[in-house]
Amino acid sequence: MDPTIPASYGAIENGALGVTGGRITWLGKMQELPTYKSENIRDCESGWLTPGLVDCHTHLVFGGNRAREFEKRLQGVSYEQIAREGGGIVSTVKATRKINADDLLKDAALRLSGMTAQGVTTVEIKSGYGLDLENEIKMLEVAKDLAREENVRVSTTFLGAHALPPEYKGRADDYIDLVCKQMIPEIAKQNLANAVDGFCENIGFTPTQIRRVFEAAKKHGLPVKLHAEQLTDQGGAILAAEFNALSADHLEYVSEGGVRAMAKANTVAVLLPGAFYYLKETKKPPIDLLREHGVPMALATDCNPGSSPITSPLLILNMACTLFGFTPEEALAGMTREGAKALGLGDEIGTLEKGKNADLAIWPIDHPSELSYWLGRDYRPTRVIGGNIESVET
Ligand code: DI6
Ligand code: FE
Repeated sequence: MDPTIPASYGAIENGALGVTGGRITWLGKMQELPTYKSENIRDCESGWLTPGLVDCHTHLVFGGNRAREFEKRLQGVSYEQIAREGGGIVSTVKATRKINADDLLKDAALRLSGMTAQGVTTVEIKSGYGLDLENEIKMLEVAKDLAREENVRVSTTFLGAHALPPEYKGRADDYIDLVCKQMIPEIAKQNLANAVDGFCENIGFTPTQIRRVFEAAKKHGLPVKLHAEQLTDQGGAILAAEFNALSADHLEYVSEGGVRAMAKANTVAVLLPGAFYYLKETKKPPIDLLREHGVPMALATDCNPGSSPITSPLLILNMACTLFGFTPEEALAGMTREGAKALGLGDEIGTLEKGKNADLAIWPIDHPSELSYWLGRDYRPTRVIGGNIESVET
């Protein structure tokens, strides 16, 4: 490390880390390392060891893609207009209902491999393209299967209140009934989701409808999170905070009142610069205000076929710096420590601390600012999950 740069990032220079039973049991200067059997020691070759990346907001599992819609948008048709004309999320719903679970898994695994190749050890995956019980369950099961196939931790989120399925056109309240009375109870019973999310927006659901979803989630012991204030200010952040949401996500149009409520409720702000970039949004989330109020700021890819077809967490770190004014240190914290909090896993993963899971990424870099700096660089960090070192192809 360049000695002229002060050690920040909470870094330990010439450090060592001990793992027992999948957890971090020792952390400190290499000279102070207790004696370990030499065959159990791994030399990280003067690279940097960080917590494994946590991508805390993705819609990774879906059928088809929306490249044609991308072409339309480039010709000037807006995201909202496409949604109102029956395209957008609903077109992915049609494709997701059609595809079988095996192919759904294959498609998603391909996208996930892009993320794990860049150091992701935990990924959140939302449902929300099935919009009926059978297909929402299909998506959540595929998401859970990915954890087994891809050596990654997966946290699943039920996003039944994502969009109105075509068969409920004009009957949004009836659909919300279905979400609250049938879907949430069944998904809770089968233990398929770690949290419940919704899309509170003029092209999504109203705060009144989302409130009902949150009440049903609460009744079944599931924490909530919310797509809030992405395109307009609906008061979603205030509603989320009222339910002690784990996170409110997007937040381009959040009010100061929303930020205050989030600070009070300890609700994490999940910022998604990929969607901001892709939709050519010009209104930025109020980063200074979030900082001022001490709201934790997480970052995620929001990987989805419409507004953020992105599988690169490192690109998101760069976008957070260039588009939102994050420091590279805040960006790395956003995709590790704060991302873990946004999933309610702050005690388990996200930092290098004694007692936490040994989920790590070992990077061939000279300084962690490089992670936000390069675009498209193929680092292939070695990942460690629960103390298991990934075998690296040579
Ligand atoms: N906001 C998003 O960014 C994604 N969902 C949402 O509510 C986009 C989903 C899509 O366009 O397919
Ligand atoms: Fe999203």
